[in-house]
Amino acid sequence: MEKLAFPAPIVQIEDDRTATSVEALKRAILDNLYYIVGTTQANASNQEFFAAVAYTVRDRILARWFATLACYKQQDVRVVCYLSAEFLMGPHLANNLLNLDLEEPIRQAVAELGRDLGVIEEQESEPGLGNGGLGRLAACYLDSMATLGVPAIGYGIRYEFGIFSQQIRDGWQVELTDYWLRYGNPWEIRHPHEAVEVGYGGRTEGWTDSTGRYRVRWVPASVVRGVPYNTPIVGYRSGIANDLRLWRSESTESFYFDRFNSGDYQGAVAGKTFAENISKVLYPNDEEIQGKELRLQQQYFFTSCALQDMIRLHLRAGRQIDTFHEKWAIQLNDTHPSIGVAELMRLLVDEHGLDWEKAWEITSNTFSYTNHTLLPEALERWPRPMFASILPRHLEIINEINARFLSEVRKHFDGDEARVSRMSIIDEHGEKFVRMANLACVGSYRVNGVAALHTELLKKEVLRDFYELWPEKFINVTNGVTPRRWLAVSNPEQSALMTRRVGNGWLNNLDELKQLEGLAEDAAFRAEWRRVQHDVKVRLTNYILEATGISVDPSSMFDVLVKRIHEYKRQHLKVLHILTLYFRLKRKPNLEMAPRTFLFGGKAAPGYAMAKLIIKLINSVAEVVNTDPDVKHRLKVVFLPDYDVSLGQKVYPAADLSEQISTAGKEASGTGNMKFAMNGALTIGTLDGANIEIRDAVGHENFFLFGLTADQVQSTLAQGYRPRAIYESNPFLREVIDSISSGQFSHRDQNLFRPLLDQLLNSDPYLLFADYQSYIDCQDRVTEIYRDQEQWSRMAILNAARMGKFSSDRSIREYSENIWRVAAITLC
Ligand code: T68
Repeated sequence: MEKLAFPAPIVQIEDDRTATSVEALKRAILDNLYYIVGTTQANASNQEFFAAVAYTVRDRILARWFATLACYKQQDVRVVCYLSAEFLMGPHLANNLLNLDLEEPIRQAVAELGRDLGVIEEQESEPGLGNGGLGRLAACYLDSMATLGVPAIGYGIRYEFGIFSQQIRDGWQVELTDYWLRYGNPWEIRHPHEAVEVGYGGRTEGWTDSTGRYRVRWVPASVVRGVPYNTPIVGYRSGIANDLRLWRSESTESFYFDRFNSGDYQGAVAGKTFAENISKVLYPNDEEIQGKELRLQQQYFFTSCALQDMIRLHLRAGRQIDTFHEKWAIQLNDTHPSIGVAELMRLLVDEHGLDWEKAWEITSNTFSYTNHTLLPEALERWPRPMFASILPRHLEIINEINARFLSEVRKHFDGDEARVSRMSIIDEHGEKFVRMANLACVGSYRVNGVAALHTELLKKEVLRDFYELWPEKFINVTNGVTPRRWLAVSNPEQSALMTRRVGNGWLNNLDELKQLEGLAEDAAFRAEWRRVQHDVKVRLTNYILEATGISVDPSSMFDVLVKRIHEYKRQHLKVLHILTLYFRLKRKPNLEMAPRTFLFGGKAAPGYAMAKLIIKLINSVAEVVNTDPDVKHRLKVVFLPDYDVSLGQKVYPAADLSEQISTAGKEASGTGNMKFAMNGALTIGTLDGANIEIRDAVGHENFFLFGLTADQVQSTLAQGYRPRAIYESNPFLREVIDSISSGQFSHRDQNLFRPLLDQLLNSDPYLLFADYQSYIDCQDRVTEIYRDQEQWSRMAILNAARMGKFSSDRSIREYSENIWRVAAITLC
């Protein structure tokens, strides 16, 4: 018999996996392709090749990661734990290459192996573990913390299914599940030996310990295992790698084995299913929280995992439990992890035997809470019976916290029982609720809003009672975004231009772009700026054609509105503008009008009918406007499907005009507004959220302002707002509204958009009609200025130059100094 000939291994392993020469990287990629991915260079798909490149990059992160951990340990630092139900990280590869300064050698190594880095990067499926701004903010903050050397761990859930992917069929949104783990995830490392157990349901019982003290213990009805998956987060050329620890729920075999042995197979399987379901899917709602059991189970799951992990690390470092608050600062990203206040009390009192007062001192010096919303319907509350059945011990603890808290309130505000009832953690009216924002305020030593106006409105309205009791707790930290991902990675062309003129110091000190201000008056620079902008727009134009089949003109103005679809964000106000222009052209087909391309993107919560109808309206208007010969391609309307981080990276750099048109007083901050302006788009916006601060920073003359102020919105509503009167008195608005209701955009169907139109005419809670004329007039100014390309470029350059404040590095410095009291370290 002939001897079987094995092909010799084609690669040699690299020495210590830290080398970064092109030759070493090529060997390493081939090595990973062969031994980890299990294929050969000749057979590898681009997807497999991506995995090999990612492993190669990860290998080069690990030494930094361990060095960072050792350094934190040696310096005995206070560590920030950022607890968030969402981390919207976006693809890691390009960002890691930038931060590790590996872009060029990897590009070359990949090229010499016969592939294109751009194509390889496109293979990465992004972990869509978030809905929108809140989840993306967490990701920007991780980037800044690693860049600045703030010791930090991000704690969250490793959802098996992230935010759904969106398809548009017949103009409607259709949701598809997002199985982002299909090809595996090369960035994460599972650490099963650090798994913890999390209980649910059951009952509590009293017992007496050996010192004669009465204690309580929780006897849960079921227990699930939380297994951490770590993803290293590298800082921009800081040598630091922090940890993102996402927890996966699994069943504890031993627990269900009992049932299995006793013949209760169904019960055993049900238990396993229960456990595995907890980290299965991200809730796709970006504002409104309906009291869903699974959602509370998820929140408790990752919060408990995180706290147990911190306590383990604390004790392992040889410390006493009573110094916990000195070494850990926990930031609650909205109320989603606020059950942590009760859980830390339970761990300290029930499990570690501390007395209540000591445990409360620790707890209330550990947590801080960031609020992200002013919409009253978005404040989380859980029906008390449901809460009791899932977390019976926590309800007892919350009752005790509440009793002590309310007696403090009564001391301050003697006799003011209305106030006591508003502030109570338990809403005692009718069906009883646990109010999570109240728990978060009581349990935290700092409470912050995310933009100046937002914080003021929290103090004046949503959290007024808490502000009056504890003014010193309240602080503003205006949001920021990372210029690494949102400028350097997304817009390499503009970044290169800026670096040529002012050096690359802006990458970790965005204020350095101030030096571009002078260049706004330099005609040659402006011409170069426009050339770059045009190239970037061509890139997006090609993408649009591929994704939608619509061809747009890259020399038209790109007027962009991308964000979650929500009535308060007023995508439909943009539609009213488009139709106003459309009817001008219908009346005078030869009217001179600079061509505009209107780009929309964003997902609607699957259960939010009005938001879905707005998507349908946009697509219906697009269908008519884009094909009407009278328009002569001067207006193009495009809905970009499946807006996510990757698509954002393509869209922000190509925008000329950034639409930030929420009803004043509704958008807590916004962060897309910052990404646009950093990339040199001009903003048309209301005095809402961070728009106000952006306008102050870039100069009022470089910002297109329209609409009512937050105060005017309130007084308009208070005075009995009548939108129908505005409709009746404004012929242009009437024409637009009538055209929609006539069925002109719905194949004569007069009912399709009825819910939307009725709402606008009868109540218009987001005041589209009140702001309509001001918006149209402002858009006419935009058009006017756009005709003067020199002037537009001047303004765009000044916008990009003056956005230093909106780097997330600035936000993280403020959190570090004013909230966390942590010092940034440099590597030992
Ligand atoms: C956003 N909130 C704010 N929430 O709307 C935005 N909510 O103004 C702000 O800039 C941003 O947070 C960052 O501060 C959200 O994105 C959610 O996504 C969300 C998800 C689940 C439940 C509630």
